[in-house]
Amino acid sequence: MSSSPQDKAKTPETFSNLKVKTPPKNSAGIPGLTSVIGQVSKYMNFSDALKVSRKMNQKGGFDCPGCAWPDPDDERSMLGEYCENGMKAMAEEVQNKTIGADFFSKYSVDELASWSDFEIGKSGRLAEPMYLPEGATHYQPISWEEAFAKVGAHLNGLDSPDEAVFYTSGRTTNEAAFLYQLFVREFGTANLPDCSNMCHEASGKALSETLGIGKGSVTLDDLYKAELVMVVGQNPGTNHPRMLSALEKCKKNGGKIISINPLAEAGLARFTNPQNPLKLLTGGTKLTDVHVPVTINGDVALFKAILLKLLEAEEQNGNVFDKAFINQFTQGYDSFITDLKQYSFSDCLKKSGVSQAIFDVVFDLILNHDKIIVCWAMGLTQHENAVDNIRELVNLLLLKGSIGKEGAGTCPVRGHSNVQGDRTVGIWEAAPQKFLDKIEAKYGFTPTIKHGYSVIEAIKAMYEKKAKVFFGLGGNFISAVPDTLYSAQALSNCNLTVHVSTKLNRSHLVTGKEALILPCLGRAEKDYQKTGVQIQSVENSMGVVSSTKGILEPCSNALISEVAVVCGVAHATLKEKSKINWLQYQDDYNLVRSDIEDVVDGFDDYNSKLKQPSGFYLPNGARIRQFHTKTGKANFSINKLPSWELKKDQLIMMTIRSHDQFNTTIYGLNDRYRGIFNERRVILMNREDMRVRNLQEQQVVNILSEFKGVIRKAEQFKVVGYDIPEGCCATYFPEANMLVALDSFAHTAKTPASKSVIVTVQAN
Ligand SMILES: Nc1nc2c(c(=O)[nH]1)N[C@H]1C(S)=C(S)[C@@H](COP(=O)(O)OP(=O)(O)OC[C@H]3O[C@@H](n4cnc5c(=O)[nH]c(N)nc54)[C@H](O)[C@@H]3O)O[C@H]1N2
Ligand SMILES: Nc1nc2c(c(=O)[nH]1)N[C@H]1C(S)=C(S)[C@@H](COP(=O)(O)OP(=O)(O)OC[C@H]3O[C@@H](n4cnc5c(=O)[nH]c(N)nc54)[C@H](O)[C@@H]3O)O[C@H]1N2
Ligand SMILES: [Mo]
Repeated sequence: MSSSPQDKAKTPETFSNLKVKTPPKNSAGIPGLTSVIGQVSKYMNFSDALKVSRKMNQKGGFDCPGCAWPDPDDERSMLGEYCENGMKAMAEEVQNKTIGADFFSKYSVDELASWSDFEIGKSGRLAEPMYLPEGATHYQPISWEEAFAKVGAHLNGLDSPDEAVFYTSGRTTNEAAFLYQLFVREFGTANLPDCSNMCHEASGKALSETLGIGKGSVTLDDLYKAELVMVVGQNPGTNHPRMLSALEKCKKNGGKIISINPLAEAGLARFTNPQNPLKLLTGGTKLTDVHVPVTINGDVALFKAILLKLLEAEEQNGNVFDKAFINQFTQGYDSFITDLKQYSFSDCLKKSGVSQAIFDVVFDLILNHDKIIVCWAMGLTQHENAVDNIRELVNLLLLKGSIGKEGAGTCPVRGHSNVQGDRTVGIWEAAPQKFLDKIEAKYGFTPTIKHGYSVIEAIKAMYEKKAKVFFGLGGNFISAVPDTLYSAQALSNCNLTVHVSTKLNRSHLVTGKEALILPCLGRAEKDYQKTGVQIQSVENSMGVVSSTKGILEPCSNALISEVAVVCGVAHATLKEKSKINWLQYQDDYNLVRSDIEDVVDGFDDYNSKLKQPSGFYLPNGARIRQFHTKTGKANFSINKLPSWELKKDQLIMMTIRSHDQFNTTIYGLNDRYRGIFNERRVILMNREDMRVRNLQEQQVVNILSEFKGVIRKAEQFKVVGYDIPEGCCATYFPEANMLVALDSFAHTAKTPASKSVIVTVQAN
């Protein structure tokens, strides 16, 4: 009997051999280099590794498929503008093994699903299109033509285009993403959920509303020049390691750094730049001036406490707020201050979990500096009150006039390397009317104005059988989404699930009645088309668009580019009904960019500007104090203090990334900076919380979450005593995603609240 979708969706509940050491006090340095060499030598050919390391993130080279941190505009490091985790991302993509018909005839879907995510990922690069017929146990090869025809037949067989869901992960280039959303809109739906829905959606919402642009306002140069950088809910040492070089520059220029995080992440404590051999010997730079161990989801409380004290100082001295800025550029100051005055400082400070002594240091730094940048990531965006978290930090920046001037502003640090670009070019289930009008004017069809499904809504629709075809352009949907068991049912209710992928992942194993795997080229590979090797483009976290061009030969002749997949599917689905000549685009990507130029603001002379070695900046109103909000001003906002409370046995849990993973891709089993080795099924707990529960180090427990009366259970985790605030605990994503309720999400943004899961821990 075959396993259930739920069994296949869960990560195996077995242990690998946990070792715990004291976390290091320094990041990168020699252990970082050793770790890269280990990965590269195990999984890549040496000559490929050398080529890749020379060209990654260089002008005219290719964009690292890791995170979205920007490259310097001017000089790039001689030793390669990459980091340990960027090289690990590369080693995953440029694996020296491939898998195709033989592999899939040997292993059934059930058997593959019993492997760990680490083993699945290390099986090799997908080398040819594969098809799983209804009722079959094994995938079998299929030609590209037949695969496209199958997708087309399923899509055309639906009662309504809204019965299909088109997911995107953030590695997709601008060219492929633009064509994809164009196809989806011409097909007739706006069901375009994307990884951003689970990531920075709350930032986009909060920033559009308050500052008129859903992106950050700063450039790398601003970071170098900031007097104070607050890094909130972010672990750059692991997830954006090149950011540490920027912070190091900021420190050299006299800047101060505050880290607001339940964990004292090693990456932020001290940094040894691997590109500076002298520093490797002398022990690196101290980065964080003060670490603030806020309780999980204590950020609104902490920001309110800061705002209250600033107000008090302003009322006493009158020189704390930037009144000229407030008067000229903002709206809503009076009602914001009236609301703020209702709160008590001591209540807010208590709820934040921060001591008075630490608060005082933080407050002094904020009081005495005006060039402030706030950087943040998932620690702020994955809560029910995520939008409030971000609006509150904007309130702080507005009071200080710390926006739209050198060395100051907002810095939401994006995840996937092109997640920001994908949204810019139209991957959006709720695209603005202006954009849809431009599509209509250019192509002559009327895109639906009805908003499509975001990730959470798409899962519900599939569960309720309102959506019947799932198409994923990249990503690993089942492992990335919340409520794993419910979501597994949702996917398996579909008639067809399709994934355009570079590597095997769990989403290929939790399928609809039929399934397709469409393997595509990776970033590092040459994209040969009729007009020669194509370049593509991406937008980084600071709104710079630059080119990316593969340098290695494709790992298999059967691979085609994402652009070609999208064109093939569109052509096979829309046929002569289409107003667009789909196949022309894959021959020459300049044509795609000309279309983007006509439809998306800010891309004038796209093809020629892309030739500039460092790319070009997209327009950004907030950066120049032009706030394109409804009021035409930067808006203060009123945010409630979140009112959650823990019952006696409960803890609040965050699901975070280890050092050896890229989202659902598991590079290895270590989390070196946290001193955890060879195991992912761990729960980090405060030692006092362990003591009162009578739990020992490495004891095996089950974790139960409770949301609106429904209990969810994840089995087999080992307890690790850790320096984390009392009442808080941490597990890794995706192992603990089954504990995150689908209905627990950020208000208005619908980002799953995967950093505020209320749990209890039971000895096994
Ligand atoms: N190597 C590598 N790089 C990556 C990724 C990867 O998986 N691996 N993923 C990419 C993607 S898509 C993204 S979105 C980013 C993610 O980058 P991060 O957001 O840095 O990733 P997380 O591990 O989710 O870490 C969240 C951090 O927030 C803290 N935190 C959790 N809850 C709270 C809270 O309530 N308040 C505060 N103040 N802090 C909190 C955690 O302790 C942790 O340090 O990284 C990108 N880059
Ligand atoms: N509990 C919990 N859940 C989370 C998070 C969390 O912090 N906690 N974080 C959320 C966040 S921030 C994000 S962004 C999502 C991530 O969600 P996704 O983006 O869906 O997941 P990834 O793991 O990044 O996707 C990896 C897969 O992408 C494919 N791939 C890699 N490169 C390419 C390429 O160039 N082209 C194509 N077509 N495919 C490629 C490979 O097959 C690989 O297996 O997860 C979210 N889920
Ligand atoms: Mo993300």
